[in-house]
Amino acid sequence: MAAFPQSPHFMGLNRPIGAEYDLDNLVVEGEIPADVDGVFFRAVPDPAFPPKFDDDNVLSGDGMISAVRLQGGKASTSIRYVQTARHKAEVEVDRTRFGRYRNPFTDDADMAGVDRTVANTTPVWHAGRLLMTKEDGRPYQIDPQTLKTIGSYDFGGKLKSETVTAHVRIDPVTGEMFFYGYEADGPASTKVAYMIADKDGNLTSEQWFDVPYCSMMHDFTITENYALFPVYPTTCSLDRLKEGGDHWIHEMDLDSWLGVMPRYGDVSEIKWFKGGKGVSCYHMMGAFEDAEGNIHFDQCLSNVNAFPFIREASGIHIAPWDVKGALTRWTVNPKAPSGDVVENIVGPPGDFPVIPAAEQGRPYARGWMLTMNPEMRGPPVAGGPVGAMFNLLMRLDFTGASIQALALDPGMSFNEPVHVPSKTEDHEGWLVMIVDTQTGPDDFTHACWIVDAGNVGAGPVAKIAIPTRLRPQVHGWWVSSDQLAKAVA
Ligand code: V55
Ligand code: FE
Repeated sequence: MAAFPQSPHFMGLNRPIGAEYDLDNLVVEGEIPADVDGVFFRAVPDPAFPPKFDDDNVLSGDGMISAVRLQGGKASTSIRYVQTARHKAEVEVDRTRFGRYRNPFTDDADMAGVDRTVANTTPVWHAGRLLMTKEDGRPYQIDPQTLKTIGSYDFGGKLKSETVTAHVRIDPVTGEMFFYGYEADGPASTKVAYMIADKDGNLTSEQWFDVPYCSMMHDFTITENYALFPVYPTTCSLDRLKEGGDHWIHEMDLDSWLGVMPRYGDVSEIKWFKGGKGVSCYHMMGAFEDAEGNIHFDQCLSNVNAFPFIREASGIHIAPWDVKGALTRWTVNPKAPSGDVVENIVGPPGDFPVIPAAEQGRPYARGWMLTMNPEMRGPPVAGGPVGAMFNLLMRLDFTGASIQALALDPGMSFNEPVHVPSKTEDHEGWLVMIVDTQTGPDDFTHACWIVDAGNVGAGPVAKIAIPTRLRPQVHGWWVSSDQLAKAVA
């Protein structure tokens, strides 16, 4: 019987758990605010079987969909594997049949043509549907009540792209979902598909274009009038894949780019603005247009790819503590033919930026993100794909008011928060997130915290104990009880 490798991707907080369960009547400490009535869906990669190759990483883990239900003052939780074609094929023979991260040439020969996505990155809610996404494939539709997998989702047969991003953007006014898929016709391709689904979920537009080079396009943004496609120099090569190599290499001497097009326009209208060389980013806080028509694009930028396994594959010897970053604003004039982005630092290093859904694509006065506490004594909790978990939650204020922060004690870590809006005017809403606490060399406890988004420094107003081990979450999504009820109706 194969064992999980003794690597950081499979040890400690990253130890595979692989248990499906339903737990009711969770113990609540404090009070769940009336605004917080709904379900916190979470995407958790968790490999069901030891990998074929020992250098596998956490991003390959089978997608699990978790729900933390906070409804009617009560709390319950469930988690299930997404029944992907890959997971089903592996359960059938009780071992792994797929090879290295995003390299189909390393799979068992009899798995050729089987959908190899693990649907492990973001639970997306749009038009009453819950989709588990990963950028290397099409999403899987999930029943939001039972968490059972309905199947691979192709927008009623309309979708042509073979891939869909885990980072969609939903316009708060029109209800449309703007999204894309890179490597749209296969690994290492420069083809990107740009899609729009209307408020009822109908795919109304799919256009393909070429990017300057095949890049790991993890996230993108919209404004009221534009779609913005960032390209950072983490690249793929088909030859390397065929040799059984790594999907991604980071190239320090390649330019980054921001593709800008009218969001209802033709892809032939894309203009490419040049950013710095060798930079990398996973997530954008948002983007918006100002009164002069300039576009501001806010991203958690770093001077190299933040994932150690990608730096290692690239022969880049930069230690985790030497990776430099900041919330960085690129400003461009979309009327200009091309040119360089204008770069300004607007926030701290870190990741997992959040703004209210109602401010998507619009100017925002505040935003929240996770970072490392510079005053922390002792190392951060080891875990996740980067190898270190965040321990400081920040509320950034772009009106000039002072920053607020919530620091965890040593041995504790934050997973990405979701924002829950408030029904009270002028209340900034709530942040809901999982917090991990290390209790021994290989032991952890977990709780769901609810924090006042306008007063994060005050700490949690409620803590819901989750009485099982949890593997690090990637992204989450808040769906209110009202939205769920409408979807069922
Ligand atoms: C990310 C996560 C992924 C992935 C690529 O967080 C990038 C970034 C969980 O899977 O495949
Ligand atoms: Fe992401």
